[in-house]
Amino acid sequence: MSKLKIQSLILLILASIMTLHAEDGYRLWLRYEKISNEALINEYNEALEQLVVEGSSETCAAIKAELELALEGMLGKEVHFADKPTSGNVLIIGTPASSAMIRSLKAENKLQDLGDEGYVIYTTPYRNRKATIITANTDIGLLYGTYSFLRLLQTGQSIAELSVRDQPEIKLRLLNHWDNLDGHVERGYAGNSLWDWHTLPDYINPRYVDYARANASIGINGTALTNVNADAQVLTAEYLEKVAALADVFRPYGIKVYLTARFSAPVELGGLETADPLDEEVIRWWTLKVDEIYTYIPDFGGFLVKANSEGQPGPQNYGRTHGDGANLLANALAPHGGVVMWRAFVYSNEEPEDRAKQAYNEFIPLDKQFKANVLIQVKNGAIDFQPREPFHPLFGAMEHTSLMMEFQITQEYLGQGIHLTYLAPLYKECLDADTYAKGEGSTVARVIDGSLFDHSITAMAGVSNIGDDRNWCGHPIAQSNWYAYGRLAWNASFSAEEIAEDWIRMTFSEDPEVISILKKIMMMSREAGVNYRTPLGLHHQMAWHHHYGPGPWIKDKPRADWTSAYYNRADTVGIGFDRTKSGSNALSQYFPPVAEKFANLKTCPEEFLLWFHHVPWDYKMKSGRTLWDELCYKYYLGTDQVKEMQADWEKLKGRIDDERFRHVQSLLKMQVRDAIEWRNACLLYFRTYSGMPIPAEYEQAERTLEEYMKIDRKFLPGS
Ligand code: BDP
Repeated sequence: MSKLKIQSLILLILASIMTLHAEDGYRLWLRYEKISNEALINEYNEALEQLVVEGSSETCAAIKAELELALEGMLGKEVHFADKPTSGNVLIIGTPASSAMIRSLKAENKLQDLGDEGYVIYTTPYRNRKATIITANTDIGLLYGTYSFLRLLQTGQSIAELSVRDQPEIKLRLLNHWDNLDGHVERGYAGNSLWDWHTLPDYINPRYVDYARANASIGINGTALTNVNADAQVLTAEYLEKVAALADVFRPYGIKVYLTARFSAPVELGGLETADPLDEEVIRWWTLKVDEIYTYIPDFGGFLVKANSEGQPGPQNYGRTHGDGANLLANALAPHGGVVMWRAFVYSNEEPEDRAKQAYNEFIPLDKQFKANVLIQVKNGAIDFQPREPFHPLFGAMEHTSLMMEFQITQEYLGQGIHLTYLAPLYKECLDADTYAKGEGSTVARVIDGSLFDHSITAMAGVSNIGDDRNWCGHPIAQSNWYAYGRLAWNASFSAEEIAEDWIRMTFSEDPEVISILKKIMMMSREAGVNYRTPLGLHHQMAWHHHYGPGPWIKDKPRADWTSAYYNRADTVGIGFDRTKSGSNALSQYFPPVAEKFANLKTCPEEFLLWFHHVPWDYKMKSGRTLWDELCYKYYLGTDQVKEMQADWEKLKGRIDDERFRHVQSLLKMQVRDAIEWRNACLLYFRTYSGMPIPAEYEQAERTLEEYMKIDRKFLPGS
């Protein structure tokens, strides 16, 4: 698409957004509402008497358009750009290359070591007046600086004396869309796919630009468009043309496109007899295919691959290793600067081994085999995006390989589109966990930002929760998880709380009451979700297939490792998965200080107790209660917490817009109902083993276990 076309598209979209009034969540955290604090408006107006954006790139056009939208919205006045400052205080945005003013200020001295994406914002005297400078080594750095500057205004901070220097800690910050070519989103709870493959490349839905804006505003710089359970079709010329059209829209916003590569594509598309990664014809096919992709998308990011996992084809079908498979694609991509993100989410039903151990067992022997442009994409925990998992033992264990993080933003196991769950505390728990790989302080965050083992290609991926619902993410609060993911991928040291506060200010209100109430709700939501689903280290207790409601009784299915009984191991003695030496010994995969702590019943954090131990029902917990009573306590605590969230939400009535108020109000009602179902179903089922009563002080279940077991939800989204 031509530069002019993209620029006019951006302007058209921004103009149409401005005319939207209903608070339907479409504008995400880029609402740019009129600021009500007069003193702040005066301060901002004074500093921004003139605006100069230097540079003629599409990115600079996007910067101008965003500033116009934002400042007109927040300050309530028309915005004009000047070529040069004439009188008054000025905001100058430019790189040393594009701006003589920036050069005259010697701003480049501030830009050393800031790379391609870092930026500086500072206030300086300028010809008898004051200038606010946003500068960077590249236009993309300017874009990030602009969004960061706007965030100051959106969150009501002073801009009088600025001195900000910032750059991302992780290089590749991606969303992974599990979107199928037919528009269905696997584990998607916000409608269909955003990508309208049918009308691409001819029709460019304005939402593509808004998607790019939202991502750029939080520093996301890559998007894998298609499901990891991949369809080779996306690699055909017909689809590459469509992908290229999306890449054109995203490019000004610093976002690269990635695709999922189906390992058997040489057979399915190329008509070859094999997809053996060591076969000459196969190597040739991928080399040509990758060359072809780059003719469509010159800055194509690379491939994301799920291989030999849950039925997907892979190198092991030909007796080869994950190393052979990843390197095949890496070799084809290397001349173009592309990377392979090869997933470590592998486990086999045929393997008698504890599922939690399999990825480690398969990948550790390959540590020295991967090419430099291969990243191994590891889920935060060793099972599968559960409400709480200990960190994956691969983190810290592969010194010679670039390991990247895969978080799930879509709430597959956390209430999907219905339950309010703020995920930043989950992300933080994993990032802050200490692997002890090189002694104390070897956190997961330091493994993936490359600092622990000195890796230069670093990455994080978040499985997207975005669909074509008007509000993007289904649940109005679910947008906060997209937001928090982006902020943490940029810098893992932000706290969950500060990210929540920024998000609330930008998305809902500057009213201190709203901030404090909503922040409290968000901050307690994940723990509540753990408590009413799988407290004390229980995991994978959800219903078959859709993963929404409870199903601790699921057993005797074709795959044992997809059943709940495999994980809870409830019997008349106790409950929990023994992963100590007397059991699967998954603990041996952790470094000794971690393994020892988890192995000892006394030092194992109770939140992971049943993850690592099979514990007798009458075991005395730290609270003095028996394990059974503690389990009951936690389940009831979880439902009480959701009721508390619900009561707190009521306090927001009249303080936020009615539309979102009522939407979340209805969803919380469903959440309370579901939480009670989770609690009752699980406790009634586990009671059949513990033989102990649910303490009489608690409200008793209205339905019988049999009734809960009969609940059979059909046609749930995403499954
Ligand atoms: C599981 C999902 C499944 C995904 C798989 C994966 O249920 O839909 O395909 O993860 O990550 O959690 O590959």
